[in-house]
Amino acid sequence: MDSRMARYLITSAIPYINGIKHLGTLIGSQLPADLYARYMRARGHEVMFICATDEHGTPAELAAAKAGKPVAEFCAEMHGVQAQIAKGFRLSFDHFGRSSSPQNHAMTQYFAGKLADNGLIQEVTEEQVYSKADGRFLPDRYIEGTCPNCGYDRARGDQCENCTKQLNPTELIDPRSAISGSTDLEVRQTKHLYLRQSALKDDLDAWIDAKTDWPVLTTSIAKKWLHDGDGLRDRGITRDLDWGVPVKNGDKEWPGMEGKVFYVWFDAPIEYIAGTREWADAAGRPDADWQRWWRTDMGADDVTYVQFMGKDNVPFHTLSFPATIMGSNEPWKLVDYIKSFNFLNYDGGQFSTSQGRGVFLDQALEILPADYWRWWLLSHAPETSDSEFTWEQFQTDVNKDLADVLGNFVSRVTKFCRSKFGEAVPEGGENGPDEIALIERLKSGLATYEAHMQAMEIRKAAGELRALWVAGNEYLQVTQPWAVFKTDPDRAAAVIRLSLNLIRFYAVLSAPFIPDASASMLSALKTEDDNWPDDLDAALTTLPAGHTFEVPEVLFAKITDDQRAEWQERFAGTRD
Ligand code: B3M
Ligand code: ZN
Repeated sequence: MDSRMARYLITSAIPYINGIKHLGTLIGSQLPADLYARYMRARGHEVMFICATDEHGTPAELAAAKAGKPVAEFCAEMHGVQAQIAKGFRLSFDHFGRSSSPQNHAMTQYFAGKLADNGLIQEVTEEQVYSKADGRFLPDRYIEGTCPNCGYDRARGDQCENCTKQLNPTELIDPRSAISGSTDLEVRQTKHLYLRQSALKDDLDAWIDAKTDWPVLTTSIAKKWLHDGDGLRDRGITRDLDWGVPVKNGDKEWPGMEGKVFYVWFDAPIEYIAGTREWADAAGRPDADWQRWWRTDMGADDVTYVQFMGKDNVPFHTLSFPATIMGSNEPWKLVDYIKSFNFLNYDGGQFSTSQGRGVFLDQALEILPADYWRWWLLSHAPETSDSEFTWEQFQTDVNKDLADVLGNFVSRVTKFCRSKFGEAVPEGGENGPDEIALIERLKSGLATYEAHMQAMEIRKAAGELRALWVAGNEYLQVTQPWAVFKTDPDRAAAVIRLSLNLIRFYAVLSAPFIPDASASMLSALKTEDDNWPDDLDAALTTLPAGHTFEVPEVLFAKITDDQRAEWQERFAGTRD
């Protein structure tokens, strides 16, 4: 294993501000990013783990209007709610920023200015619906009317919710403003900035071709967008909205663009950089401290940058954001590896934020501790295909893996020791063939686990970790300390001494998956030594004879059939 300390910049796709997310969003980016960040820290590397709320765009405006609040106030409040939930799930961000921060305003305007300097911005005049009563241009989804296809009278300008037909606002019959209901609408000309992505097509193509180690899910989506249809069209990066980053060229006004803002997908990925700057500013650190993660002329060339996201976000991270970075012609860090995910479905359908279908993150934490969710979601991460959450599967897996296997090992070993030897690591006896065999097994399992974690093969890593827990239980089955104790207490002592050390070994290895249980295990063992077992033999003798401990509370209570039935029913419908 390379023990040299390296630097890892890790970002998770930044969740929209418009509502509380569900389990599918959590496993699609934030949770696997957290797993990787925790693992890399545990291995002694320097990590910068950034996430934020994505606060601009029409969905934010609509959600604020629905809540009857000014959008800035709504966003500030929802950011607080999301930050609290992130804490509840133990997401270990170094900073959880806001795309509406002054830092992101400045960075976004800065990049737009650079792109303009390099001839990559084009001004385009378009026609758009203007509402005189509202005194503003209306985005497509702010226009309502009757669907020409099915006659539904609340169809939106982008799509009819009833028959799903994609629409143009001008196709609607009797169009009206969704904000005021006014029918006093007209088509007006408006000017927008386009990013000339097509000029960067060859550079992007070559860059992606060189990423031979990327998951197929990531590269296939990128390639499809590059080569099929109109994927890499030049793209409008401004909008006629009030809420967003005002269009400026660096810190200068942009003539003709007054009152307009950048498109949410232009500023959102820039928040990865701005969020790191927020981190530095919040701690009163100098600019060099965030720049060493992002500027290759400031030391970031030895940083490994890994992004986590759902597959729907891949085009923006493989094409649009790299186009912004490359087009700036400045030494900013490009992503080194993109780990993308398929979707998690819910009980035979899809999770849906807009329809309130599934288990939402606040509800999940109300009914069970974070570790239950973390373990199940990570061990079923939708890596190679979509996966499905069902209550039966969840109950079965959690009860088996966490309660019967890991929890049971910890409880048997500590309780047996307390009753026969007292609450201290027993002395006497020595390792024999069973111990040698177990340690061999642990050695190879540890190497496999490390390889999977390094490669972000999350399900495989979870599987190997579970197998290591199982190996401990099998060792107890074979050695039978409770029976052996009657005739050979020294032999039983040797088994229990190793087993108590094995609990510490499990706590350290499992921490990226189940940090709270890991902390309880270490605290029951009265040790703060959470060092990675680089030297396994030494790691398994960390707790010497005489070291005291206490029997922990039940680590994982089983989910009962009654609970399962109750939750199944409670979460069957939708929430509004
Ligand atoms: N907010 C979409 C999403 O949450 C979007 C991601 C932005 S990443 C820069 O799925
Ligand atoms: Zn329709």
